[in-house]
Amino acid sequence: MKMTFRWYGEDDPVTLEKIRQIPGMTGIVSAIYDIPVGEAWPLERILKLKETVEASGLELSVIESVPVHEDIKMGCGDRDRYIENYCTTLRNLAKAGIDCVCYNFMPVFDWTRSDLALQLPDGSNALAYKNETVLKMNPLSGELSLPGWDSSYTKEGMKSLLEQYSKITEEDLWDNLKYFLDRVIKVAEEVKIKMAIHPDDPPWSIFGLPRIITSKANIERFLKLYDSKYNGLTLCSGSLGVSPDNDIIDMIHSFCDRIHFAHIRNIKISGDCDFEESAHYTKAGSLDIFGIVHAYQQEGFEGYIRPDHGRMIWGEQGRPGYGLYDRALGAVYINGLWEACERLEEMK
Ligand code: DNO
Repeated sequence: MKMTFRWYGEDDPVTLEKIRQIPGMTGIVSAIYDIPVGEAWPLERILKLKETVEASGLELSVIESVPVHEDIKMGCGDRDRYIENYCTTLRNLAKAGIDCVCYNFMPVFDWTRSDLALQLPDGSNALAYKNETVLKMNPLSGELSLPGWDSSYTKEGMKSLLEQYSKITEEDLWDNLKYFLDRVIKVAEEVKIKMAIHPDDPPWSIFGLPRIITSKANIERFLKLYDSKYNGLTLCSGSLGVSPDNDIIDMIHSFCDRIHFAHIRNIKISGDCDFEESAHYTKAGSLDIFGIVHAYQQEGFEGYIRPDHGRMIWGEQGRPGYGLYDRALGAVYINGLWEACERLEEMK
């Protein structure tokens, strides 16, 4: 496995210089953030990002994400042009030596929480999701904005988007995903980029919008839509793991040859459809992080891993979920578990 860390570009307060000092860190996960969703990424911009990352002694490992335009997810409007642009972006990324791209197929909203800084008893704070609060939230009010969300919508734009989605069923979304994969994975195979879909976070419908990358059965269905190693997964333990029906360790063993990117983090299930994000340490939450790392190690996983969201600790302020300290602790913990699994095997 290759240990990586997400970096949000030049204005990320967590600098490349700091990331580089995390023991065992080899790569950066990043993206170009100022190109409107749907437009092709020019090669020069990609090369510039790569140069910046490499100048710090790290490698540019994964692109997270090349976002998918809503017209593609809804199967309408200019989807063919946006798919063509997506393919151009993949070709340009390949020219720059990128071999793994993360994306998601969640309508309108990426990962969603009701609280960006829930105070925890130890004085740290973390992202949290309370179903009751989310049910009362009005997506048009703009009361919550998360780092993963496209913030370019006006209120009117958002309203009309939600209206259009009200006619789209889960089956429509599956059809539109297949239409996208049929065109994009062909190109990914050609240029040898492993596409890695991110599961829906949380793995259930929110604001009445359909969500489909939510469970083992649905992931099996997804993988069959286009049966190729290049049509793969970002297995995010924290996204899928908030649903007690999702057994992450079983998914690792079942899908390992199609997992290209592992997001590892812990969550604490605090009620029915309620959860708090916790430290990566197994005993801090509901997921068996040791078991997860062990499963990847047993499978001989050679893809990319990144610690996922962290809490805000030691007074750090910054982008919710994406501070330095707790994520760095996560990376070191995962590296430690990995080393222990390997060494124990050697000692057998
Ligand atoms: C959250 C992230 C997601 C992820 C996208 C991938 O922290 O894991 O925002 O980047 O869903 O497209």
